[in-house]
Amino acid sequence: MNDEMLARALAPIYGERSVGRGGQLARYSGALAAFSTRFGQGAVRLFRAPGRVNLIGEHTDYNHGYVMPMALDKDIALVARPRADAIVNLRNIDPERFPARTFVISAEIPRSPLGDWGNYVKGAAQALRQAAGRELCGADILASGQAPWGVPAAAGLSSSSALTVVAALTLAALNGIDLPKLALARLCSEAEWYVGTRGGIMDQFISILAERDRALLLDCRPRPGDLPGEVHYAMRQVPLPAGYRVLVLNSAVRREKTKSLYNVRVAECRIGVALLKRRYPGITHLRDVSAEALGLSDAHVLALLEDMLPEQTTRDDLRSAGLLDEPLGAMFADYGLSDDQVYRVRRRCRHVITENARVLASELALSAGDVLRFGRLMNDSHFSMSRDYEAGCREVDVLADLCRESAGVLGARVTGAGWGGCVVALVQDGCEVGVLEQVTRQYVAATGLPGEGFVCASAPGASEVRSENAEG
Ligand code: NG1
Repeated sequence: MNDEMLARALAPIYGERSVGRGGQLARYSGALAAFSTRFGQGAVRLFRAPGRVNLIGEHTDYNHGYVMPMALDKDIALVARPRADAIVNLRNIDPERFPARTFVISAEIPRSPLGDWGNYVKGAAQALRQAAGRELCGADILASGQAPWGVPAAAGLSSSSALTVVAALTLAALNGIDLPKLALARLCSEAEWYVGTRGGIMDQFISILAERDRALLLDCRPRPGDLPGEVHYAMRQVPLPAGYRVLVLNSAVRREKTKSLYNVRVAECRIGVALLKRRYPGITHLRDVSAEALGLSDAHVLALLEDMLPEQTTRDDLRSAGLLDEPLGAMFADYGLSDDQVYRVRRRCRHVITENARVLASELALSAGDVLRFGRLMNDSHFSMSRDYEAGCREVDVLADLCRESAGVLGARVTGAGWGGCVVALVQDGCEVGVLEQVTRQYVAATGLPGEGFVCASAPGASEVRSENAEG
């Protein structure tokens, strides 16, 4: 592809203005040149998958609840060429931060140490190999995810899922495997368990199913389709409110060392379900605990939690209560939970249950054009994440407070898993640059950490970058 063809392929994805000098064209040309230097000249293919910002609905996905993310125009792009053998040679445009990795695709690929970037590609390759049930060809790959175009790592913007998704998409395409979007999204969600977290489906789904200028209201409960083994998810593309902008501000508190806390939260939710089942046997996930589903008032649902769930419990308590057999049996070992871990079940469940209600209320507010209400729901979601889910941190609270105190901001909340990472804020159009400048300056003064952020531009879901894109 020459520059002109490349520019025409990139414009429908990133918009005309992002493609010009110093923009995406420079980024992709640089990646193509770097690929040729490392692997030699010849035909290649290009793929990309976006990161995301979640507008509302945190830690609800693995509870079969609701989420409302949107894809960012920040993504991970791969230049790839198939190989005759099963080897994957993985290189990065930034080899200092992301050193070269090489592995062979098989149904059981040995894992690199926790946190290694190669694991996301390995997880994708292994899942695809298992799903295909046959040998797959490997690839020479160069990844490009550097600033300002890439997804910032360990910031709660799903750089890991973007890498998993783009790797799966690339290897599927190079092997002639044509997976429908939903099947690819499910495969990628499970592929990411390879790295050791028992994550939900939100990040991979939005990275694949996103539409430009839309958030996705996704119901994370799988439902059987008409054909055997077929699974559906209810979802709706939600237009972003006209006259408002979405800002992302990075606290610069990285959360890569907190992976195990995530699994503790998943476990706490499952313990809550096991206890609530004693009164309501039909409950399989916290999603089933809502005023509507149980025919109770909101106040009665909260009273039910007080009544049925302990403020905290331990594995020994659960053993004494006879709960260590199914369904919780294998969980403690599977999730790598320590024997003396304390589980704060009641408040975790309260967060998930109230957060699900907030996502549904957000959709109603946005369709009614009630952005003030949506802003308040964002704030409530933040407080619930801090107080009940204890997934906050001081710096993120400072950043969200600074946003809320700025003129033109309707609401602000931590986005992603928490324990650091980014704040997402809804801002009146025209105020975004001022808010960004003021809040980052104040944040640096208050914490001594770097202050950075950006105004979000939305992007379509993962795709191959092809010259046919230009013809539509
Ligand atoms: P991030 O912030 O990308 O680590 C994680 C999970 C999501 C979801 C959110 C919390 C993965 C890959 N992602 O996102 O599924 O549970 O936390 O809402 O596990």
